[in-house]
Amino acid sequence: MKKSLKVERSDVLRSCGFDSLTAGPSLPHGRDLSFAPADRQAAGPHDGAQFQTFRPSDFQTFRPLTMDARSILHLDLDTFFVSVERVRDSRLNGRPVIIGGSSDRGVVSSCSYEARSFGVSSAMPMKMARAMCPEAVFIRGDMEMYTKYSRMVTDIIADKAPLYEKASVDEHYIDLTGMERFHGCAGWSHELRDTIIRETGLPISIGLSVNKTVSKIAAGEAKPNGEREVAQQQVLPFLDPLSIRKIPMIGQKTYHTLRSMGISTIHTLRVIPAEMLGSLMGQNGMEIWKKANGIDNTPVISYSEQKSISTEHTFDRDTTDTVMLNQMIVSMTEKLAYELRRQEKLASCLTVRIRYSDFDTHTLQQRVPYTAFDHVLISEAQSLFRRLWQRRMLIRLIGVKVSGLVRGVQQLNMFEDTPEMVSLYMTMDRLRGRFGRHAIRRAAGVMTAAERSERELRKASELLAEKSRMEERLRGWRY
Ligand code: TTP
Ligand code: MG
Ligand code: MG
Repeated sequence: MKKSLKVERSDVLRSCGFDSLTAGPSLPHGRDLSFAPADRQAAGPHDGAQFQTFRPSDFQTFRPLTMDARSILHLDLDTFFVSVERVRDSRLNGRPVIIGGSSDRGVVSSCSYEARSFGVSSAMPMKMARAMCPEAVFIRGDMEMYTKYSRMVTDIIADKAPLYEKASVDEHYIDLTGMERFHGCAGWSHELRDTIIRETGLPISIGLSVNKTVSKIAAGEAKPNGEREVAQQQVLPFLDPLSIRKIPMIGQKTYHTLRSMGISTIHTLRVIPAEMLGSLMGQNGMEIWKKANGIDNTPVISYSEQKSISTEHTFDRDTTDTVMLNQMIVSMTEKLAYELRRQEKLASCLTVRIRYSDFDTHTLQQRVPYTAFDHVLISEAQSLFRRLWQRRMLIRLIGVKVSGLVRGVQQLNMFEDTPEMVSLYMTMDRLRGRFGRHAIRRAAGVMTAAERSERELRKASELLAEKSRMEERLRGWRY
């Protein structure tokens, strides 16, 4: 069962060994905790609070940074979609640019730093962005083009890096561990960044540190168009003064929970005992605590090993029933698209497989713009199936697979002209989340009773026609 998050701040502090607060119990939102100097010591130069003191016993809750000396590079393109638009039209340089759905009900997908200075941010309703920055250039996105540039960057990295992971459309991690002995990691990273900028024209920022979390935060701090290296001994001083919002796994909800407890800097978060955060927020709390302490042992997962999601179906009886096969493709692809959205992933490759009754198996695959939308994937799957099923022979099995997965959510629906479609998807997913995956399906993915009996009738009349043709032939043979 989920633990309740309702915990008094005083409980947290008591468990940390702090016995008095300079701020009263009604600490306003937006302020960090500050502790009375029981024994004024240990207030580091990076503390967000005025008197950040703690007792020696509190150090028992500290864990050292992991001693594995890894070198992890994080690369994140700056204002990615906007930058692609700028490469294609230099008149956009220096101007506020906002990318997103063209209807008012759409949301901002990417915005330039010039637009950000007006308060515009990602995921903000377009209507609000228009009101805040009416002079901005508004552009409806082109996912196909962004996918092309995203692949261009990946190809450059793949060509040069020993081990890399593609984490999102505009983010990569590279494990450079061991390279230091031969070349400087920082020098190599700088050259790679230079190459990407030169060959694609896109600005990109990089962070180099001991693990994925710290290097990602470092890349964020290096923006725009910068580089930041954080050596092992610099990790805590680097993290301490930053807002807890900078920790990648802290979303809106967790941020507000922690803020309501008076925690705003990473330092304050990390001095809370791990067990305390664990009991407050479960496994998530432990993970957050580790990240606040600069601990992250997750490996860089080679892009080729990044998982795919697939499904297949073996028919009870081998079939050539086009309608049924098509319906099966639709419902299988729909299932995968739902799974992608559920896991907050986007796919960039689709594969269809068929096995004939003689076990001869054929596959065909197609790159697609990053997507998790049924309608995009279904039409690709149907077209792959049509190209694949040339022999019109009895089929024993069909399968569909999505691969080339990256983390990502939402950006797709920002380009839809029809917000109705977006809300349809959301409603369908909500229903499935509540009542199970089969709660709702598109009409093409299932057969109605009428369609089923119509199909049976058609089959029966085909059989009858075949029977009378046979009789005709037999009659001819007799005479
Ligand atoms: P980000 O790297 O989060 O943002 P960004 O590249 O626009 O800006 P920054 O300089 O801060 O890195 O996301 C990469 C792209 O993914 C972004 O250009 C647009 C898309 N995206 C969405 O479509 N929706 C979203 O909510 C977010 C956060 C990003
Ligand atoms: Mg980016
Ligand atoms: Mg990014």
